[in-house]
Amino acid sequence: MARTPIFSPTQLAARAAYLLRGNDLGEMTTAAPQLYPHMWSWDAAFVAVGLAPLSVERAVVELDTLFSAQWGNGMVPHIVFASGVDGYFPGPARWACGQLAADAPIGRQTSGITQPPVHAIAVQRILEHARSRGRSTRAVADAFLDRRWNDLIRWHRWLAEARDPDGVGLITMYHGWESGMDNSPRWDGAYANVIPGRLPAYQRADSQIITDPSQRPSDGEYDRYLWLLEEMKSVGYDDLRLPSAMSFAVRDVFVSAIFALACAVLAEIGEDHNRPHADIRDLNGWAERFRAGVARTADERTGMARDFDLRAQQWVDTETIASFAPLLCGGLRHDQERALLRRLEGPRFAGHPDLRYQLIPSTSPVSRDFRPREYWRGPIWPVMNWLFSWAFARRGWADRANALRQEGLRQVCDGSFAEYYEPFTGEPLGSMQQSWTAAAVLDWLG
Ligand code: 9WN
Repeated sequence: MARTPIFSPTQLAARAAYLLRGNDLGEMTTAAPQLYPHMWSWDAAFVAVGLAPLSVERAVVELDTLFSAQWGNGMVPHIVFASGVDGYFPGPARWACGQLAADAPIGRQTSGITQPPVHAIAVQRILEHARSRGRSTRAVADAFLDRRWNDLIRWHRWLAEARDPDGVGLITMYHGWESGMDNSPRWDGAYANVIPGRLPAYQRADSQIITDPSQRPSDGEYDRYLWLLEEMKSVGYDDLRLPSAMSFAVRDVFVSAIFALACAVLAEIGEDHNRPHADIRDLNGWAERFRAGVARTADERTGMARDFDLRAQQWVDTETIASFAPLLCGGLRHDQERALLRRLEGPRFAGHPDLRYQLIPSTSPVSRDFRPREYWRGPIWPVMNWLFSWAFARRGWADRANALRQEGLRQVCDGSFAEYYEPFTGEPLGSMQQSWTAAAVLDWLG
């Protein structure tokens, strides 16, 4: 579907801001108006990045809401449910965390799993924007850091300890949703070993909203997603019992790279704001451990990183955006890193000759797993390209960061702010008015 640029950068920024305002419930921004009418953890962080140039105060509220739902063990849950809002399945009743999980927060309804820890990036963006504002705004950002520093540390400590108990430098995920890349081919092997037992009846809500089945996971996949919830519920979402209860357990290299990066970012924030030495030492230690853990998964020659399936005890060999995890956090040998960059920009990924925009697709178009319309199996996700462009800028690769930014903006210039896009035609897919897409645009245009 050919689309012509319609909006200028100024108009696009105004529309993105308007979208976030429209998705704002007051103290949380829904991930998308219809499909995702609640707060998602990593969406909230990206949303805060987009809110920061508009209002540091409002960006702070977003993260405060998320952290007010942090679990007693330190986990930041993947969904914080808006009270009184229906329309998403599985909702709070299905998760039943309030009844079953000793660590669930009081006064907030949440899911019982987690999502990638990108929050430190948002905190850093908020502090950066606050620096160029007046004294009262700076005070709001500083007070936020005072208020939430320990919570951020508890969050990172939980990931480092509960999700990497053996200290290998890789984070274990017990549900594909925890990776944020729900139906990526990365998880096909692991899900093949999830055999749903007697599943309480359910009705999908997503398929009522996105009625084209080629854009969403299948019913068979949903059965497995829901079965994993039953397994978690059977052990009360207890960190110590999950390893033996779960039929899905993978070491996720992409989340691990994000964690390494987030620890480094949080350590920098800590240094700049006189936080306790012991915290900064822990953060730097985790950054180092996970950077090394990610690098160890990489193919010797290509530098491509791999997940590890703990149940099958095997490496996962798929060609997805997650293979580029080491580019986010560093740690590869120089020649490996060069090879990985060449692959990213070459015909197997962003340089594929048929792509409409030179962006990183979720799955390589030359992979046999590739499906151009299906969610994490091929489409281009703007927010992931934002993450890479941000990390590339941080690593000193300004040209690469800029190239992703320019192509990313070209892709969304029709103002659809879609969740994901068909790589060859540029057709917007999934949810429209997706908050994190608008947030990425606002940061790119800022
Ligand atoms: C399940 C909200 C979330 C994103 C995920 C994306 C999708 C949920 C769903 O939407 O997942 O968590 O119902 O499909 O995969 O990354 O955070 O935008």
